[in-house]
Amino acid sequence: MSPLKQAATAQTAFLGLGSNLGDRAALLAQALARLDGTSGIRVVAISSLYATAPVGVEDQPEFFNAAAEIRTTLTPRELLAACLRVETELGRVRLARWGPRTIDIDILLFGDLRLSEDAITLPHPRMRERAFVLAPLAEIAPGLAIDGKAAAEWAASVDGSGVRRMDNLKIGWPRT
Ligand code: GSY
Repeated sequence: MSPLKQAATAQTAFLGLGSNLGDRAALLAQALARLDGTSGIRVVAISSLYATAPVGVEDQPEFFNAAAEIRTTLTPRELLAACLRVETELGRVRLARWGPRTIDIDILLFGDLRLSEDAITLPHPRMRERAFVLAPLAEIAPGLAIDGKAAAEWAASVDGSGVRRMDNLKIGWPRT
């Protein structure tokens, strides 16, 4: 059956997370804990935190970004709904498309699935040009193939000058 209708077996998916309002590190940790506490989602790897210069609208606070690998039995649409629910629970209000946010959770990759519909495009359409996505993703899955090229190669191909790994600040593991 199509993975759109029923993810009968667990799939590996990768998420990109960002926050630039409130206690950014705590919000990212809470988001991952809530996702891990969701039936059908298990967080298996979490990157370091990265302090990143805002892309798009530049006149807004600095972001903290991270990436996570999950295993999920949800369909992509169910996973998207779970991400949106966690965003809402953590106080995200959608005022401006590219504006500040308490939490943003993007599905970057869902197995090998390619999908293009209104609410969800996979692989994520802008991930290949965003250092704030590629640096944390390449940390947890350097060899992950994205359009025939490894995540680490994609990360090396973009300008990473606005992205700083924070080795002194960790996201706690969700189940601790
Ligand atoms: O698409 C994610 C939201 N976002 C970000 C982000 O997470 N990090 C940085 N550095 N810039 C961003 N611009 C937008 S929109």
